[in-house]
Amino acid sequence: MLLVPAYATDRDWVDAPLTEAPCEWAPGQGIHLYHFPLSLDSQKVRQGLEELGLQWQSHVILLPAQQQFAPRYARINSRCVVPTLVTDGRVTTDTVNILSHLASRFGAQNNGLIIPEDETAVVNDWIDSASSLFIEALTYGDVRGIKKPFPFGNNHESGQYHQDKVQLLSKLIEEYQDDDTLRPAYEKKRAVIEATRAAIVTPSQMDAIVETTRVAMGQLEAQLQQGPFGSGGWLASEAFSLADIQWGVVLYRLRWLGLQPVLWQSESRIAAYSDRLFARASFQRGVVRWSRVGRNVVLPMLRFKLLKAMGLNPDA
Ligand SMILES: N[C@@H](CCC(=O)N[C@@H](CS)C(=O)NCC(=O)O)C(=O)O
Repeated sequence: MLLVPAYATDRDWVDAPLTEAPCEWAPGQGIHLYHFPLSLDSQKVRQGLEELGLQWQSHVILLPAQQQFAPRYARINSRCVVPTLVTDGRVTTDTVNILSHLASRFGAQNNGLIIPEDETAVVNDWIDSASSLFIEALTYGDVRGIKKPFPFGNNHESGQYHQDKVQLLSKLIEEYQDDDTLRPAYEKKRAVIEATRAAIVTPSQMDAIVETTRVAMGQLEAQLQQGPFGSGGWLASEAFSLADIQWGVVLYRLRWLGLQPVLWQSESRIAAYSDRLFARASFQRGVVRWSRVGRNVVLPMLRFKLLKAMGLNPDA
């Protein structure tokens, strides 16, 4: 039974995060981010890059077109997820790891995301609590009493998106059975997707996930009342930290999914905190601007389909 994302557990079914790992498949110069405009973890890393004022080159991986499984990308990030950071040809994976890497490498020189040493532990606790929420299940699964917005409103279809991925991965496992990098990557990925799908389609698991999230929201509300936020600071420090990036993006997603009424009060510290987070310039640039679906998702998907129809390989 999976009640937290597979990537937040210690199980050996996901590859460990990479930090600045040399990779012959990755672009050589500068900062590159492989991401999807609407992906939660991509939103977090883009906000981190903006917060640090870094110039970066965008490589969109279209999740609706399953480009995360394309061999070319899977050789860079064997987890077959976004985001992936590449700095001068070196690969860093796992959102929590990418953000802490960016903060430690560029924070001091760019004067951002720096917190006093004695606040590290509490900031890390709040990073962990946000990153272990099972937002994928809340996004795709049925939540009792909630009608989700398009394209998530279709309860009888819950599980289908993940089932399609399982099928594609089974084909890829077959196709790359002699490739010692891709075959294990695809096998691990299929196991993760199968477990995620099982959680999404099982009402008792969804109930437990909603309940765990509600408890986390109660703890968040209490911290916002008792901690630095009450006196003009942020969640875990007087300074804006990686914990605020994690929670801002989570709150934005939960609100967009229409889950606020089951998770927190509309008149609350969480609501005031959300307003302040969403107004921040780095949030507007890294999250809100990328959320325009027409320009950032529909058009690239049309281009993808057109290239495919013309017999060209859109993943190349
Ligand atoms: N937190 C993990 C997981 C990231 C993750 O689950 N990314 C999602 C988008 S937010 C993804 O790529 N999903 C596509 C898939 O799993 O097929 C990491 O950063 O490596």
